[in-house]
Amino acid sequence: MTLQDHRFLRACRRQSVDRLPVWMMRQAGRYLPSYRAVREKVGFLELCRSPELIAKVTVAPIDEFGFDAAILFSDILVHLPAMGLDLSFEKGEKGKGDGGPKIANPVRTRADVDALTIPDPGKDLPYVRDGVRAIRTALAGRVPLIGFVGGPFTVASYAVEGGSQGFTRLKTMLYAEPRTAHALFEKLTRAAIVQIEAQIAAGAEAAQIFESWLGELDRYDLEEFSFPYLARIAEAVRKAGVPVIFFGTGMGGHLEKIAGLGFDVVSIDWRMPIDEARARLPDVAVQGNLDSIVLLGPREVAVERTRRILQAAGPKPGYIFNLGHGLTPSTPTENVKAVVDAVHDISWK
Ligand code: 1CP
Repeated sequence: MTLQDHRFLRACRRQSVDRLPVWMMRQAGRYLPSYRAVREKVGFLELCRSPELIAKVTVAPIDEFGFDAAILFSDILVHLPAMGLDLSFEKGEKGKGDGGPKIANPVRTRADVDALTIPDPGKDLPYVRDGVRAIRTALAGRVPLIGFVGGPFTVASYAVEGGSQGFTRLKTMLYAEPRTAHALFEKLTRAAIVQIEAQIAAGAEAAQIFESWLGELDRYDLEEFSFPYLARIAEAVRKAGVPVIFFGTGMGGHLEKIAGLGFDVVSIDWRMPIDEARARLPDVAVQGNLDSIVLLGPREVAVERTRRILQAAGPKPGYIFNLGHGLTPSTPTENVKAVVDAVHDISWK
């Protein structure tokens, strides 16, 4: 059996599987003691720039929980310094975990957009390529590796607001300076394409596009400011020969539109029953949709909710179990293990 026959890649292509594949967004992160131990010694960006440490933290949750896919350890903002932005990550608050991004010179004007440069992954981000290679060596063909980039709207929200500070400035730019906004999305799209192509060339077997905050926009703004750019990214990934996965939240009103952009897999958050999502998306695979916060409750409830989703998702090929959004730092590892085991216990064969 080659890696191309692995259940995760088969599910992306809507082929039958021996058992349902499961992985979790943010599966390498602060909820894991082994990750926290690494982060006690190195800063977040330092970690993202070390191929050895990238491989170590990417593979740890595969070893520990038996997930069916690994996801490159990096961030959707790692390339921003190469574009000219002064990026740092605040130290995570005690008990609250994740340290958020900060950009000291946010993009506010047309001149700021014009000054942004498109990164050259080989020159500016060699550690990502070397990280992908190191992960593949460490995985030794056990599970496929997902590469990723941020979608233009989500990356722009950090670049324009200067951090996790809502969307008001960026959305105001769409209405007040639409040409500036388009110029920004154009550059972020080109930056996303060269990065994901480099990750695939280095060995990533699938690609996920994180448009986490796209649910902020109405349909008209999606059609004008997002969909054409996302379609270009999806096409570039498909040309590179690997499945392309869309991730967003709050997108329930636009699922068919997203599927029509050329994605192989569409992620569903927790706000809609999975059977409804699958019925609306007959021609793509679907990924999701357990609420991450369920994992903070009693283990029996987490397992029960998992069973309910598996039941609702049904036996039709083309489903990947995941969370509706990412694992949160205070998630008990026993609950993660219990949910992965519950998914694996159910075979639709
Ligand atoms: O295990 C994995 O999933 C791989 C690693 C990964 C990924 C896919 C990290 C590590 N970041 C990301 C993508 C990412 N980064 C997204 C899209 C996914 C999502 O919606 O959750 C976003 C929005 C970011 C931006 C970002 N970077 C945030 C979110 C801030 C906010 O506005 O809510 C944070 C906290 C970071 C830093 C970061 N990235 C990754 C980790 C483990 C951390 C925590 C930093 C630390 O260790 O101190």
